[in-house]
Amino acid sequence: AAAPAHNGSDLFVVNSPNVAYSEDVIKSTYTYQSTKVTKTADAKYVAQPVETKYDFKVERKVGKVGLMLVGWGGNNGSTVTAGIIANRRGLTWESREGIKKSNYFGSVVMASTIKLGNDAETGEEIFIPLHDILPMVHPNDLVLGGWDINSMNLADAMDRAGVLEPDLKRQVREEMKQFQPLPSIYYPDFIAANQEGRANNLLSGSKQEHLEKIRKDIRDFKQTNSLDKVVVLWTANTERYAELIPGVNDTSDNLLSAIKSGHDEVSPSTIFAVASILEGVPFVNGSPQNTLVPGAIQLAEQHKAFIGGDDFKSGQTKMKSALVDFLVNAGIKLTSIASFNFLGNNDGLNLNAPQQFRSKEISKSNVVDDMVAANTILYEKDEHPDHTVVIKYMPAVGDHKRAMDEYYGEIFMGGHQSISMTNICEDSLLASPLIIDLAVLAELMTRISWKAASTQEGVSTKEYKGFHSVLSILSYMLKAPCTPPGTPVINSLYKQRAAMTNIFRACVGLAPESDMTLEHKLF
Ligand code: NAI
Ligand code: DG6
Repeated sequence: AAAPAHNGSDLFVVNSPNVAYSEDVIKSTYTYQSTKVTKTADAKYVAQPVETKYDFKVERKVGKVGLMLVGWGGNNGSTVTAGIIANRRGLTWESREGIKKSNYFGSVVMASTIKLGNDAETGEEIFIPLHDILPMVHPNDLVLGGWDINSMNLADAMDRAGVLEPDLKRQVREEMKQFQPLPSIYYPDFIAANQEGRANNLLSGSKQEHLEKIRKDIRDFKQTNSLDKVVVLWTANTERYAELIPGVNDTSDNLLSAIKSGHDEVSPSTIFAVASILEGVPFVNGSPQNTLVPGAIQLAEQHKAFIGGDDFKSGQTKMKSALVDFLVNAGIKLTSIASFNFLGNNDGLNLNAPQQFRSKEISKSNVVDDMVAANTILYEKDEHPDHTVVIKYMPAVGDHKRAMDEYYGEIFMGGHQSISMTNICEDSLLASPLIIDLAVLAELMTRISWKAASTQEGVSTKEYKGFHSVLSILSYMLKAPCTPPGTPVINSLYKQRAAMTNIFRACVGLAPESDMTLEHKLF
């Protein structure tokens, strides 16, 4: 059984007239400073500072949180489950390199820090775990469950995945064996034909019946485990894109009717998203397909439910969104990126099929657009570096994915720079901490609300309300961040992290971390 839920850390308090703590909530008043730019007739700019005062409110009680994984018996699902059990029990195990200890490395929430400020006496920088900036669920406390089209229990699934060390698997085996994925939705047309052999744990009936059954599963899970909250996360196979058809998946009403009539273009992942939205539980899509069709986004907005996606950003793409940020902001004209991947796990097998590969190719390819578009000195309007993504199934390497990239660019006076890198690691050991981060942060966002106290234009909102249904704050963990309709996609890793940490700082009335360190420069 999971350890009892707690209310997050009390490592620090903010001493400010703008922040008030009560037993249940933290309230802050925060002045958001932005810059409005207008263009003059002679094509110059006028930049005008704008201030908006927001009130933020964070509920301090985290409660007991459940995480339901779709694709629970897969490499990611079994690895994250075993990892959480191991951490919860503080396990150590023998490896070729000696004794290893459980940890949450790779989780930005659990294993990274943020600067709180400078020591009042010494001026030294003080860092705290990101997890402690606001009350968040501890991953050790998550109650795990989920679905899979394959009936294997989680202990055997963990063996099949071939990711974890034998001595660790031995210690979690009994607990893992108790976990049995719930039957799931299988529409063969959406995943590769080579997955058919796994499909032995299936729901029968119509699409409408599937929707109702998944909703009931969520409710039952919540009730059986006495949970306050549930988060649902898709870590099942990559599906093909669903065709976007007016009248089918363009609006919430049409999508619900399409499910009722059993329309072919409603994917299993969209059914899970709709079920979660209708149950009011956050849903995150960790795979690249267009699960969050316009109708699903509209439905989430109408129900004030939270959704996030798409596609975990683990190794190659995370590197890309950091490196391209560096190159373009250093004034180096990146002209091509060639990305090769070889992997031998079931994800690789599924991606061997053209339509599923295409979903992944799209999410891996669009990750530099905003950084390139921002530099009008290096790039003409609509000019892009060449960008090729290749993924090949190589059974022998199993989960130890090989990602090889060449970045080629133009430097000073017609010179060239080539940067080549190889990233080799267990793919699921990079993805599992992202699952944890997405779940922890999605839950946190259900407890944050805001109102506009005043703006320069005098606009204000009286009642607290939640953030927009589409949680773009999760972008750091996702390759193709889904954003509220009509808002820009930010791919730069640095900006994604800063947005997340600075929003959390605002919730406790702290200024954004500007890195100006004037206190060390002006004396
Ligand atoms: P996997 O193939 O080992 O696991 C997927 C699981 O989903 C399988 O157990 C399969 O039986 C199950 N499944 C398929 N359709 C289902 C459905 N409709 N309902 C319930 N279960 C279903 O794959 P892995 O390595 O765990 O990856 C999962 C997903 O995460 C893939 O889409 C992959 O592309 C994506 N991803 C993985 C990353 C990584 O680093 N491992 C990073 C980015 C994305
Ligand atoms: C091959 O690239 C398989 C994919 O599922 C990736 O392993 C996964 O999407 C992670 O990709 P990245 O680019 O975030 O390392």
